[in-house]
Amino acid sequence: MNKKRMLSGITTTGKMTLGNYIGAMKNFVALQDEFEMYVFVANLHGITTPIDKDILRKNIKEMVTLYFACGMDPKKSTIFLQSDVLEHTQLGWILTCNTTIGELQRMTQFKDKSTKVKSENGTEFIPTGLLTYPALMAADILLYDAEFVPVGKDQKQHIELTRNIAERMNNKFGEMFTIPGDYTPKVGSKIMDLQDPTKKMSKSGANPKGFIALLDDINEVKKKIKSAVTDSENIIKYDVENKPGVSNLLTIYSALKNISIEEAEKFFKNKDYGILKDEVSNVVVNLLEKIQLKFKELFNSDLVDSWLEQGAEKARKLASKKLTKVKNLTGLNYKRK
Ligand code: AQP
Repeated sequence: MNKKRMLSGITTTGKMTLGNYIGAMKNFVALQDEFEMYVFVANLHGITTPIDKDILRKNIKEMVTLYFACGMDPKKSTIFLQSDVLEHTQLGWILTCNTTIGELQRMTQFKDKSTKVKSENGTEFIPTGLLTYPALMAADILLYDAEFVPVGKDQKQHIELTRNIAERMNNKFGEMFTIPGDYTPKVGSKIMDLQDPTKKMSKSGANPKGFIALLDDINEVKKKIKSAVTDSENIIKYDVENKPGVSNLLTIYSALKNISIEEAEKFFKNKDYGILKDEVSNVVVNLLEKIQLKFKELFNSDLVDSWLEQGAEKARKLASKKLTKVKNLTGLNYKRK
């Protein structure tokens, strides 16, 4: 039986967080048997906000190693570096030309991140890529005829835009793209900042106490969870509006324990916030210790580079076929109709 194809990536704007793990990586790993997975390290998306080149290099190396340390299997899945497959930027350009400025300006991530760049650097220097990257993201997905894209809630708007662009291109030039569906995990599609639980946990978050990076020092992780913002009620209940901090801890716990929020609530019934934080700390530390051990093993080996080369080669085969089809249908390839 043919497996359905799924595609996703994580951006190299910082260190992979527990949010990225629960919302994305954990699902990639779990879905490897069921789907034909194409997963890439999104280094081209990693330059949409200003970043120092040495930090970028470090982020990429850590990120690719983490993919494998978290359980991605090069025998089951195609794992590659985005910039190694040149077709992404070529199709990205073609799609940019078929996307309107209005559509891109409506993206919440653009609004949030451009405000952030302005306030952090005190300048009006907003890189154009911050506006246009959803078209590149559409290319990432459409190149591979991905039927599903596993994303956290924050990325849903971009998938919606991808579908609109794909439909527009199919109608205008002839059938060329598969329309992708999104795949949102039942629990943990949005992990919040530990210090400000009304905001998403982000790898580029300004306050390091607010996010847990998978490579954080274990004692630091314990401290971060201990100091996570809750409320003064001391009642453990899932109520995002009135108890965002406690709800976030419950979400992390249930996602990592693979249980429902209701089961987690039941487990914590009549217990206090101290116990909630201890239990969350235990599951997180347990996970991070395993990942960090594997990470150390892989970091200085040549295995990761060779797995990436193998992944890029496989990805290129599909991507180049699709790009040729698009060039033929859009008139870019003058020799073919
Ligand atoms: N807090 C989160 N909870 C659940 N899922 C999350 N994802 C990101 N943050 C959370 C999911 O991780 C995948 C990769 O995301 P990305 O790195 O490509 O972009 P992002 O959503 O912009 O992630 P960050 O960490 O917030 O990065 P920065 O700080 O650069 O903006 C996606 O599937 C995303 O939904």
